Parts: sequence; C-alpha cells; structure tokens
Amino acid sequence: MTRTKQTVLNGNANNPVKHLNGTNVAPTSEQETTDIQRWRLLDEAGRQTWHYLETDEEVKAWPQSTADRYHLGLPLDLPELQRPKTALSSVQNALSFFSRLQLPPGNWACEYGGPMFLLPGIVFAWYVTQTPIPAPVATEMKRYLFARQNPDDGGWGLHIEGESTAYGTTMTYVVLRLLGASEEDERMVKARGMLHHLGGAVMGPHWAKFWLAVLGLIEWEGVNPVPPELWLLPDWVPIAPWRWWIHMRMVFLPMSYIYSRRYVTPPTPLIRQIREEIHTQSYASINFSSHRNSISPRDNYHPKSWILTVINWILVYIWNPLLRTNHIRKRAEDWSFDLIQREDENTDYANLAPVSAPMNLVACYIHDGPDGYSVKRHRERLPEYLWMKREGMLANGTNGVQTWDTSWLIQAVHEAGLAEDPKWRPMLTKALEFLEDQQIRENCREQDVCYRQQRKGAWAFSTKLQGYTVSDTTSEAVKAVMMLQHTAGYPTLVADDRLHDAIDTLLTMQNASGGFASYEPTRGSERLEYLNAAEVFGRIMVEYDYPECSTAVVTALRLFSVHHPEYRKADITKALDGALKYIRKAQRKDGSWYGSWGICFTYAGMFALESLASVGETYANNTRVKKACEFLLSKQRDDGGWGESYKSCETGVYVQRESQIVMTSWAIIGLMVAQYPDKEPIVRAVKLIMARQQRNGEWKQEGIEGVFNKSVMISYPNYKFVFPIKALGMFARKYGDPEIA
Ligand code: LAN
Repeated sequence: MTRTKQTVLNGNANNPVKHLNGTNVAPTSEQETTDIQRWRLLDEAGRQTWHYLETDEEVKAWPQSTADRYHLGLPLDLPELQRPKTALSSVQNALSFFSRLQLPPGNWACEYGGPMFLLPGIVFAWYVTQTPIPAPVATEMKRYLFARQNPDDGGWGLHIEGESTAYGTTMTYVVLRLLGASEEDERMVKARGMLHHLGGAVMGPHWAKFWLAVLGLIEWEGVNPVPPELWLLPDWVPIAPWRWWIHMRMVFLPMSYIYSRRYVTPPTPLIRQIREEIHTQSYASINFSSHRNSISPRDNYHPKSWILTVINWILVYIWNPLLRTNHIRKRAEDWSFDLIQREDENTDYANLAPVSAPMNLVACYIHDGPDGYSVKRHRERLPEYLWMKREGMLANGTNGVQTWDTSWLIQAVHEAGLAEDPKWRPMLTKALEFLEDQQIRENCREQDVCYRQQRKGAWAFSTKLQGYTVSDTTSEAVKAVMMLQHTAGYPTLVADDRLHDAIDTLLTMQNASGGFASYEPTRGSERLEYLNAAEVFGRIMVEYDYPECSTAVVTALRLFSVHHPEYRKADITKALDGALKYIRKAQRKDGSWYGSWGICFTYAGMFALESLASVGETYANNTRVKKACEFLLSKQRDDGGWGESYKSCETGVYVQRESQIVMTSWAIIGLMVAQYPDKEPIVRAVKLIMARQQRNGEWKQEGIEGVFNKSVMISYPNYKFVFPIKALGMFARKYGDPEIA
C-alpha cells in the first residue's frame, strides 16, 4: 500500500484554506490512501464485489476495465465524438459512452450511496464479530468518511447533503476510531467538538443508541425497548410486526433479538477510550436511563408520539422487570431467531438491505458462535454492499442497482427507436440475457410462515439472490423484456409462462385503494406511525400507495395485454381501473404529485402523466393533465431546465435549485407523454441537456436524484444517462429529430 499526500476532498487542502464561513482550517495531516489503480470490480452474475490487488502479478493478470476506471474516477482517454446536432445523435454519443460501462453479465452498476448510517453498521458488525477488516478497505473507508466530513462544523449528517446531526456524527466518529483514526487527528478533534456541541452520543436517535449499546459505548438502560415479544402477537392484532413496512420489520427483527439478549461486545482498551471521547462527561458519571428519550433537535425529524413514550415507560418499568417471565423471553427469542434464519435462507445471507444485514450477522454470532456457518456466510455477503470510488469506500443502499438500471437502459434505447440499430443489438441482447437470468423463479419456502409476499416470476431491485419483489422493479423489468422480445432480431428468453408468473405476482400486490405500494400491499393502518421509533425518518411504519409504483404497474399491464390480450383479461382491466383511479385521486390541488423515491414532484409528475397518457388522457382532452403540465411549466427555470432540491421531499413544497439534467429529463418526458402542444419549452430543455453533454458522450454527475423515507437522499448516478437518453430519444421520435442550434 502506498502513502501519498492527498488533497482532502472536503476542501481541506494541504495548505491552510479559507472556508466559506471565513474560518481558517489548519493543514490536514497526511492522508493515507491505497493505490487506486489496483482496485477491480468483480461482477459474478450480478454479485458485485471490489477487490484490491496486492501484487504486480495480480495486476497484470487482471487489467483494469473501462468500467473500473470510470467508477474510480480515473481518466478514460476516450476519443472525442462528433458534436451532435440533433437529439438522436446526442443519444448515439451517450450510448457510445454508456455501453462501455456494461459489465460482463450484461448489467450496469454504480455507486448507490448517500445515506451516512449504512457503513457504520457494517463496520460495527465486523468489530463485534471479530471479522478481520482488510487494510485497504479500512484505509479507503476512512478516506471516504473524512472526505464527507462537513468542512465547516466537522460533523456528518443523515445523508451526504444533509446538515450535521448527532446520528451521523456519533456513528461516523466511532467508525473512524474503530478503523484506526487517531483521537488526536485534527479532523477527529473537530468532529468531537461538534459532537459535544450537539450534546454528545446520548443525543443520537434510537438506532444509534442500539449500536452504541452493543459496542459497550452506552449502557442498555439508555436504549428504548425493542421487545421481541411483539413477534408472538397473533396475526389479527393491528400492531403485529408482520403488518409493518418490510424494512422496518426486518430491522426490528434482529434488533429485538439482540436487545433481548442485552448483548455487549467484550470491552477492549479502544472501546474504553472511545467511551471517554463521545460523551460530554465521564462515562461512569452518566445516568444512561435518563437519556432513553434524549435526542438532538436536529435529528428529531419525526418526534416520538406520546403513545410510544407511554408504551416505552410501561415496558421499562412494568413489563420487563415484573411481568416478562423467562418462558416468555425464551419463546420470543426462539421465534425471532427462527425468523432471522428464514430471512437468511431466503436471501442466501444477503438480506433485505444494509441496515438489517449487519444486525443479522451479530444475531447469528450470538446464537451460533464465531464459527457458525451462518456467521461465515454473512461475512462473505456483507462486502456486496460496499462500493469503491474516487473518494474512498462507502456502503451502498442495496447490494446493487443491477436489475433496475438495466431495465431502464433497455427501455430508454427502445424509446429512442434504436433497439433495431445493429450497433446496439449486442449490448441489448446481453442486457436481456441478464434480466432473464435474474428473474425469481420460486416463492420462498413457507412464505406465509415468514410473512413473505408471493415472488415467483418477479424481479428484485438488485439481484434474484436478494429476492424481494418490488411492484415497480418487476414492472420495469417486464416492460424491458417485452420491448426487446417483440423487436425483430432478439431471442425470446423469457417465455410466456414466465411472464404470466410475473403478472400473477404483480396482481397480488394491489391495494384496496387501487394504488400499488413497494414490496407488499399495505398490511396495517397508517396509525402505526404512532409507533415509529426511528425518529429520523417519516412515513416508514407501513406501506403506502405511490404514483411511481402504481404507474410502473399500469404501463407494464398495458404493454402485457397488448401482446397477451386474453390472459387474466378481467383481472387486468380491474387492476388498471383501480390504479388509475388512485393516480387521479393522488393529484394535489396545484396539479402535482408527491414523489417518494426520486426528487420529487418532477419525478412523480413524469410517472403520473405516463399513467394518464396510457388511457388517452392528454393536455388537449383532460383538465387534470392540463393542470399537471402547467404545474411543471411553472417550475421551468430561465435556462430551460428543471432543478428540484431534496428539500421538496422533506417539506412537501417544490423547492428550486439550479437546473439538473435528470430532473429536466423527467419534466419533459412528462410533458411529451401528455402531448403538451407547445414545442418551445421542450426544445429549450433539450438544448440544455445537449449543451451539458461532454465530447466523449457522457454527462457529468450533478446533484443527488433519489430519496427514501422522506428525509434520506440517495444517489442514482446512472439516471444521468438513462433519463436523458429516454427524453432525447422521445423528442427525436416525436418531432422528427430536428437540428438543435
Ligand atoms: C430502495 C431502492 C429502490 C426503490 C425503488 C424501486 C426506486 C422504489 O420505486 C421502490 C422502493 C425501493 C425498492 C427502495 C426502498 C427503500 C430502500 C431499499 C431504497 C431506497 C434503497 C435503500 C432503502 C433502504 C430502506 C435502506 C436501508 C435503510 C433503512 C431505513 C432500513
């Protein structure tokens, strides 16, 4: 490993620099880094892992690919392409670039970062389970975390664009210490100052306190209860966990088991030191039970309800000490661990997402011991959540974006009318092969026992191994597969019976409202938000209807019924009617729709308008569509683009920022499907997108694109390719590809 002097990407250069707030920042210490030329991304049928090659022989045997270099931010030296004069030639240039990033199994990959609370869980679980952390990984994680440190106050936020919080700052500080950062490093001194300013580690939210208790950095008395007994409730009980949004119950599950065991990793000298660093007073003097409900105002996005506070009080002072017998405890622990094992089995230890996966590892370590098979498999799987980039190593929001981005790319090229172009056929055929391989072919074993949704025929967001159907990931994949399979020159890889399986599964996912949620139909009442204990997220306890997911299903069902008019005709008609009814109802008074998975009104507007267009509702014949177009147009910026801030998601009100090509593409796709009659605003937007394209065909990364749980932003870097390609392609088809001056 090499040690070089590096400019820290948070703006701290090696010389003192002035910051925006006018303060001088001292020169940073030597920044440790690995040799970035030695990193390689391995993609085995969608299973993506980064590897550091230690020897020159290895480097010779495994050369760095263009995709590796791109993701690592290394120069690519690609030829300059002819400057495009039309939208379609801009699409051709973009494809010439983007096709180089396709990985051998046929999919695309990318960083999927943004949230700052994912990496800590992984490192904590490694620490607790004494899993060795390879030196290059530790080095690059530290580099990433320092690069993301707020240069002004020294803290970290909930996500990379957010203000510093107690959650982000505590978790990151502890991770850095566990990875070897010195408490004397001036960046750590600054971070500690910020943490103390926020009131210290006891001011973090519930999930932070949980991990700190496992690490022995606070006492379990400081953590609000996570009772596994809830898993013993009969299914009819309105608050039973099987009714919660899958992400909440899958985090609650291992957390409740570990809480019940009150597991604490044996203290090391390092832990003892950190104890004295992260609190504002000496560890021994803290009365942790008085901090169960402490939380910094900056973290308190969704304050606990009074009902939850009362329930917690009862659990702490009555249930746990007086009523909870050993028998109940044992039954609750046994059943919750059984459910953990089923989740591990159903995902081959990949688990649903990177919050629950490290917790499942710790639960298995406690239950099966350090040498258990479960522990070994979890250790093998966790690196699939890690991503290496120019700034260092981070954790992705899922174990990849494989199926989702590949489906979008296929659709975008098809939309541009280029699927028949022999130039792109090999790329698209490979992409089709990937989707074929990734279709989930079987339901989970005893799916009802582990409360899993039917999944046969579905596609997951990342890979079939993760194995969770999402209404829209299945729909987008169905569309992509059908578009290619009905284009001359492509093989039929996914036969009719397999498409029928996908449609059958989609039809199980509709809500009574007519709308579609994400992973499952809604199973519980919105009132369960009273039990939202996470504090930092909003609307997380149950599934909700989403215009994005509902539209994906609508457009998939419509395309399907064009080619299979007889299959479950009545069911499909009914499902479509219901979904459209929901979309119409979800429109706000100002003509907009609120988006939950992309930022924000431009994203949802595009989807909703696609739904309405699919039944012939356009600007000319429908007041609803007219209003939606007018809403979008009222947000167009002077330069012809659209730019929406993540604040839109938090506040529910459109918040402007400088124009972004991704949002500009969403907005004009919406206008074009709605058949907005005036070409002028669309041409202005097309010009902006084309003007930002680089000579090698790429677009550069701009602001963050995605969101979840209202408050957390997440990057979708491939959107800067797939949506401009789709928008420009659509424009070219609609307007005869005129020359754009
Ligand atoms: C995702 C990523 C994909 C996303 C879409 C398919 C885009 C969306 O249309 C439906 C919901 C879904 C599948 C989704 C749900 C929540 C996820 C899994 C994420 C935003 C990626 C990360 C996030 C997950 C919850 C992160 C872990 C954090 C917790 C609070 C548990």
